[in-house]
Order: sequence, then C-alpha cells, then structure tokens
Amino acid sequence: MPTGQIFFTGTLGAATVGEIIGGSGASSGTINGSSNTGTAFREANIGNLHVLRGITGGSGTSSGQVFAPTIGSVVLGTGPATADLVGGTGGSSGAIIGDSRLGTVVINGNIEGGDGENSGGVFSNASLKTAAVRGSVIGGSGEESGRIAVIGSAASVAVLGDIQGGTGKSSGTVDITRSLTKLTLGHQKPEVSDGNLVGGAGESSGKLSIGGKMDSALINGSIKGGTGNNSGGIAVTGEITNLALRGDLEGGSSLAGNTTALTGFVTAGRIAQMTVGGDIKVGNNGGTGLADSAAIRANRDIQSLLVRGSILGDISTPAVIAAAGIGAPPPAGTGDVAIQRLVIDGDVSYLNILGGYGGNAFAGAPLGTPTNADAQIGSVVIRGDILGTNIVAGVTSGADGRFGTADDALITGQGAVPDDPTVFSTIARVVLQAAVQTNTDLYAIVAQAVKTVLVGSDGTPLELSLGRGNDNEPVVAGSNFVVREIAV
Ligand SMILES: [Ca+2]
Ligand SMILES: [Ca+2]
Ligand SMILES: [Ca+2]
Repeated sequence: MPTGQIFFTGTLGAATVGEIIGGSGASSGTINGSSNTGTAFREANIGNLHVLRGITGGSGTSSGQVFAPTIGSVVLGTGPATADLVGGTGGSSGAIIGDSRLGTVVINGNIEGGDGENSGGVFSNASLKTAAVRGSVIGGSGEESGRIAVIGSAASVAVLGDIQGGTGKSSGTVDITRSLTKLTLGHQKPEVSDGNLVGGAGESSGKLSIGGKMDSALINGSIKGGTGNNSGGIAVTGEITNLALRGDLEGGSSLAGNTTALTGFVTAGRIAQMTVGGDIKVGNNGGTGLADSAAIRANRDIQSLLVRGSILGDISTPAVIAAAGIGAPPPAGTGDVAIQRLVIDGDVSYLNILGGYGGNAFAGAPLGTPTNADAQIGSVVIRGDILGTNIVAGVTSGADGRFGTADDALITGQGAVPDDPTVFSTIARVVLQAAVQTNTDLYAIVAQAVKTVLVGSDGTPLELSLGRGNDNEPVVAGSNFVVREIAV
C-alpha cells in the first residue's frame, strides 16, 4: 500500500489540504479517486480541491499526484500566496490528472517539469475547461515534463508568465489534440517582459501544439526558438483564426556540429488573421546548417498577415513566409490563393515569400516542398527598404538555386499536386514604398504572371507587358532585383 495516500470512491465534494508531497514510493503522497466502475464502487470524482501550498512530485512513479476520473476544479495557492506544481524524478510525479474530464485548474505559481518523464503536469484524457497559470510553464530534463496536455479540446489556457522549454524532449509545452478556443500568454502591462513562448535545448520544447483549430490567441511577449529542433513555436493542424503576437518572432540558432530546423515558428493548416507587433529575426547558424529559423508557414493559405516591425533574415538563412494554396475546402479565388494579403511596416532583408510551398524545410528542401504550380499571391506591401528578398508563386528556382534566372520553372514532380493548365501562377500586386536596395546576387518577383508592381513613396508603376510569360526586367535599374515571368 502506498504511503500518504487518500484513496476514495464516490465524491470528494470540497476539500482543502495544506500541501501534497510525493515520496520515494510509487503513488505516495496522492489523492486518488477510484476508476473502478464495477458494482462495488461508483467512478470517483473530485468537486473542488484547494491545495494551499502546492504539489511536489517525488522519486516514486506517480508520486505527488491528484487523480480522479472527473475533476471539477483544483486550485493551488491563493491570490497573494504562490503555490507551484513541481515534477520530481519519478515518472508522472507532480501531476493533476482528470481521466475523463477536467474542469478548472488554477495554479497560483509555476508548473515546473522535473527529471521524470511526464513530471510536473496538468493532464486530461478527455477535455479541459480552463487552465490558468499565474507563473510560468517550465520544462525540465524529463521528456514531456512541465506540460499542460489534453487529449480532446480545451476552452481556455492562460499563462501569465512564460512557456519555457527545457532540455527534455517536448518539455515546457501545451499540447491539445483537438481544438483550443482561447490562448492568453502574459498580460498587457507594458512594463512586464514576460508572456514569451521560448524553445529550449530539447527537441519540440517550448511549444504549443494544437491538433484542431485555434480560435483566438494573444501572446503579449515574443516567440523565441531554442537550439533544439522544432523548438519555440506554435503548430496548429487546423486554422488559426486570429493570432496577435505583440513581441517578436525570433528564430533559434544552431550549435557547433548541429544542423537545426524549425525554431521560432508559427505553422498552421491555415492562418486567417495574424499580427506580429515586433520584428521577425533569424537566428545564428553556429553549426552545420540552419533552416526555418523564424518561419511562418501555412499548408492551405494565409489570408492576412501584418508585421509591424522589420524582417531581419540572414543571407544564408532567409526568413520564411510560405503557404501552399491548396486544401479542402479550396482557398479563395481559383482555389489556389496561397497568400492573400501581406503587409510589412518595417524594413525587409533576406526573406522568402513563397506561394505554392507546403511542409517545413529540411536538409534536402530548404524552402519546404514545392507543391502547387497554380499558386496565387494577392497583395504584398513593404513600407520599409527591401533587400535580398524573393516573392514567388508556383515556381522552383531550378538547378542554380536562385530565383530570377533562366532555369526557373513551374513547380512539378514529387510532392506537387497536378498543374491545372487553365490556371496560371500569379502575383497580383507588390508595393515597395521605400528604397529598393542593391543586391549582391539576383533576387526576384517570379510567377507566370506578375500584374502590378508599384515602387517608391509616390507608387510609380513598373512598366510591365500585358499578358503572361513576357516580363524580365529589374525593379530598379542595377538593383539585381527583377520581375521575371516564366514561360507559359
Ligand atoms: Ca534559377
Ligand atoms: Ca497552371
Ligand atoms: Ca507580363
């Protein structure tokens, strides 16, 4: 029999306990509601549990745990008195688990992962109503430590501090397998510097993963990639309806000997509305490679993306804004609109804006996977200076790896959907309001049709030929930045 355990059946209506501390024994220091649904017991539930000084896991498996099939609410600490949920070295130690339903969880402190796998966490195997964390969610060295995880949907997750990845794989994360209605990170007081989503050294650490749709998300700080692959970012399989990131999107860096991909990112099935209040900045390639460091990618489409600051890519690791322009139901227009509207208020250096590209970058495909030869880009407005930037719809760079040269070709081959011969890849409108800087290498606005390019504060239209596949000229003489329409 485990020591220090409250095991119950039926209902634990309302209870207040001082502190829950796990020990070395398995399931020591626990409040454990029976899952037995046989004739002798009813499936147990907890109404409202208040733990005044927090929950701490020990070295025993499942030590320091609150478990019940159904939980109404669990509150740690009180308003002024902080209390943490802390994982130990034991697996699943320091945890609150609602096996079939978890209502409201309030942690007036931090959720801190430990060395144990799944330690320091709030888990529901069905649904979660609300999780509110006054402090931070902090990953530990254990895999999936420091986590809010729901197999199902969640109505609201609010973390007033940071979500911070640790050294453990998938540590410091929020993981919802279905949909999340509302996410809040940080609070709006301008003097506060928290509210960040920060990747760690662990793969997939410091990450928000949503298997369905995310309706509304406000991040008051920044998203910062770590040194682990796939760290520091948001991955939504369905739609992001509205994401407001008030700070920066900062890519992570690769360490000596490492090739690192996807750090500091937002990826989604589609992005309806997204605002970046600060800058988008690529990290440092200190190793053997860096890809998708500061990347925004949608498999279907990006309807509207506004960047209030600047985009600061690197000549060898450009920042990425990409969408494939395919999906079910199909995107707008011809069914191939990849990026409908992109506005960047600041300067842009070394950015790839890619229509028709799906998936994420990897070693053999640093731009992602060329997917849709019919991709459409609506409007791209850059209010600051532009340098080293490609704007591409439905085109691959060819063997030379550069856009704007004679071997540029329509997307075809493995991973691509069939080309519709009646639809032509098109960039409708590019507005470059400040200086077009001179590139050392060639960069391009490239598609089968580029309709309108306006340059300078007075919006002087570049003289383009009517029709498709017939333009190849510099945006500004001598700039090494060209409009190129590929043959139709
Ligand atoms: Ca080329
Ligand atoms: Ca076509
Ligand atoms: Ca033309």
